[in-house]
Amino acid sequence: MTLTMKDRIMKAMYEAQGQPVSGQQLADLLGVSRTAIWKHMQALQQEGYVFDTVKKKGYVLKATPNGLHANDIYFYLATAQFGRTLHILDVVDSTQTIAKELARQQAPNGTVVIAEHQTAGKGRMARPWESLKGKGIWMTVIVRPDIPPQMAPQFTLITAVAVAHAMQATEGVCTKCQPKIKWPNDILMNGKKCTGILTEMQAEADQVNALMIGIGINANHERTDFSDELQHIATSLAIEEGIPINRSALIAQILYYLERYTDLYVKKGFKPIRKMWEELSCTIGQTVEVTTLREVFVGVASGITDDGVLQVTLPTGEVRPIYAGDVKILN
Ligand code: BT5
Repeated sequence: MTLTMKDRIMKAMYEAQGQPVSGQQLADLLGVSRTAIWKHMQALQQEGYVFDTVKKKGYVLKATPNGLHANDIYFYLATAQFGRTLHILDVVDSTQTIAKELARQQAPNGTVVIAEHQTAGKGRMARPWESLKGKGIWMTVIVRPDIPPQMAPQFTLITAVAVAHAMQATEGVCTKCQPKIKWPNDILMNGKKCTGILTEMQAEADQVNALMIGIGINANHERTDFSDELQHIATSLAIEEGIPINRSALIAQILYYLERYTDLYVKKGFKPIRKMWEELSCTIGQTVEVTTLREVFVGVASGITDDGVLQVTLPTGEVRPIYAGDVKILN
């Protein structure tokens, strides 16, 4: 990614970690005049960045605007590859569509597409995903693991664990409520959906070329931001916390855990992920109504296998493996 002059100034400001940076230091670093720096600082302030000016010492970064900026994410990012190629866009139909095109053009492992607004955000089976402007994290990560296509669905479960752990690790996100995973792709807070995951793939017969892992998180929505249809089933992290959350910090944490658990999975298989998934699950042990493409039935969700397949025990004692479908918790 090519950094603009403003990006380079902000990088220096972040790296200073609260210490003043003088106009002269910035001018020397960027090879421009102090007047040019001053003009860029004015422009940054108009965009919503807030600086304190410490006499004879320079500028100190105090606040950043609400919109997502690559540098804000880089500031928190502790990954080797994930998020190192980052596309932050304003309006898209769906980040999945953009990511698919980038994957076809050989985008590297860990490339991320983030949008402030999706006009046609999608869930599984072409269901719509409400993606309000500026309020959520609407992103797709391109992952290129060395696995056969039949292992791809497990990435939905891996991602759910990564997102839940990222929420717990981000300051100011899980102080009042803990994330719970509902099989296969929902993260709930207080029983309501705050996150959905959609895994799509490009593959040969025996090898995955790219996974497009779509993650939709309701971050800073207020209750009235949701449509009537979602009012009673959806929530946001800000609603649960009572204050807005730092989307950049959470994105960086998600990328960190997703990279880590992808490596773990490729090296050790699903078993260690399964254990973490079960600890976060609100599905296991519950009576559930299962809807698959072929049928609807009720049973007890008794566990997931070492391959991530949900097992549902019917009243007859028969155990049904569920590879794909929807689950409604009944009790
Ligand atoms: C999902 O599908 O939950 C996967 C959602 C993935 C969204 C991300 S955003 C970034 C990337 N780009 C995309 O275009 N998509 C991915 P599913 O399990 O099928 O759930 C869809 C259902 O969730 C809908 O039918 C609604 O009932 C509900 N829903 C829609 N928008 C929601 C929202 N913002 N919050 C909570 N629930 C929602």
